[in-house]
Amino acid sequence: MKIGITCYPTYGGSGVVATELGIELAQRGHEVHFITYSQPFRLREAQPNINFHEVEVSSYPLFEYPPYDLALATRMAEVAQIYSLDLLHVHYAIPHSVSAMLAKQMLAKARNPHKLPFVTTLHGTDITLVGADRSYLPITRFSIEESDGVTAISKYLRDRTYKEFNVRNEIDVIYNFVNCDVYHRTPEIMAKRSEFASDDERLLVHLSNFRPVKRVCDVIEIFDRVQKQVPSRLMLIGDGPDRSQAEWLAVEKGIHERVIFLGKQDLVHEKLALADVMLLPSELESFGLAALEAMACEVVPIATRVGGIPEVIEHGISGYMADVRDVATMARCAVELLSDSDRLKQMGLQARNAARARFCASKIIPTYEDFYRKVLERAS
Ligand code: GMT
Repeated sequence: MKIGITCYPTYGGSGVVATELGIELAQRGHEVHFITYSQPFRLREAQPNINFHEVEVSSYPLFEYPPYDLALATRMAEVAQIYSLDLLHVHYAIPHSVSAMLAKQMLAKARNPHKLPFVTTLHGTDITLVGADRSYLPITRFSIEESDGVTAISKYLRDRTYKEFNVRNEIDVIYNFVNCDVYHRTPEIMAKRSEFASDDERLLVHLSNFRPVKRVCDVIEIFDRVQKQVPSRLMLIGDGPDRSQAEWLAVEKGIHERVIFLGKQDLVHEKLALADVMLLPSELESFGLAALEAMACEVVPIATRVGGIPEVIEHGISGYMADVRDVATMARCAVELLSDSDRLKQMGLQARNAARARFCASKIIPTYEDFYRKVLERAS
C-alpha cells in the first residue's frame, strides 16, 4: 500500500507512534510518505520506502495566524496525486483530520470514482483537552465523522470520545506498540549505567514532554521521599514548560545533585533501559506510551491509575498504580521494590513479558494493515 502519514513531528507520544508505525510499515514493504511541517524526530536517517514531504507555511503580514491546516491540506492533496497514495493516515485529530478531509474533497474529481480515504487515530489530548474546548469541538466531531476509519489508542479513549463527542461512526481500538527488539536491555547498553549511577545506587527515570498534565513536580516529590530511604538517582528525559519548575524544586529540596535533566534524547531506549523504575504520575494518560517503552526494557512503571493506564499496567504484576497526587503511595511502592532485588528483577521480567505479549510491534502492525484493507474495501 502507499500510505501518507501526518503527525506532530516534534516531541510527543502521537508523533512517536506515527513515526514508528511508518518505519514498521516501510520495513514490511509499504510505501510510506510522511507529510509534516518538519522531519519527524524519530526518523533519524534515510530508510527504504520512506519519503518525507515538508509542509511549508508561507506568512504574510496580513496573516496574524498563518493557515497551517490549509497548507497541510494542499500538500496532502499534491503528494496523494503525484505518488498515487491509497490512503492518508492522520495522527491527532486537530487539525490533521480536517486537512485530510479537505485533501480528499480537493481530489474527488481527479480521482473519481476512487476517492482518497483517510484514517484518523485519536491519541488523547486531541479529545480530552483540545477537542473538548467548545471552539474546537464541532469541527473535531465533524472531521471524525467524515473519516473513513477511526482508531483510538485505548478503550478508555474510545469510550470517552463516544461520550463527549457523541460521534456516530465506529471507533476501533488499536493499542500503541513498542518494538521489543529495539526496546531491550542489552549488556552494551548496561555498560553505560555507571555514567548515571554507581553500582550501589538505584536509578529512577521519567520521560515526558514536561507539560502540566505530566505533573513533573510530583516526580521530584516522589524521588525526594525515595532517596531518603534508598541510595538512588533520578534521570529525567524530555523537555517542556514545567522543566524549570521541576529543576527549582530539586534545588529547593537540596537533591539537585542526585537529579539529572537530560533534555530531549534521540535514542530513548538506550537511556530507559539503564533505569530500575519509571515514574509516571500524570494527571491523565490515554495510554501511557512511556510506561510501555519502559516495560519493554524491564523497567517497572509506577504510574497513576488514570485513563488507559490500567489497560497497560497490571497492578502488582507489571507495575504499580496509585491515585493522582498520591506521591506518598508512589514513593512507598518505589522504596519497597527498590529494596528487594529479587522482586525488582522479577517484576522487570514480568513487565517485559507483558509488553511482548500484548503490545509488540509484530502484533499491532498487522492490525493496522488489516484496518487499512478494510477501509480501502469500504471506499472502493
Ligand atoms: O502526552 C502528551 O502530552 C502527548 C500526547 C500526544 O498526542 O502526543 O500523548 C498522548 O498520546 C500518546 C501516544 O498515543 C499516549 O501514550 C499518551 O497517553 C497521550 N497523552 C495523554 O493522554 C495526556
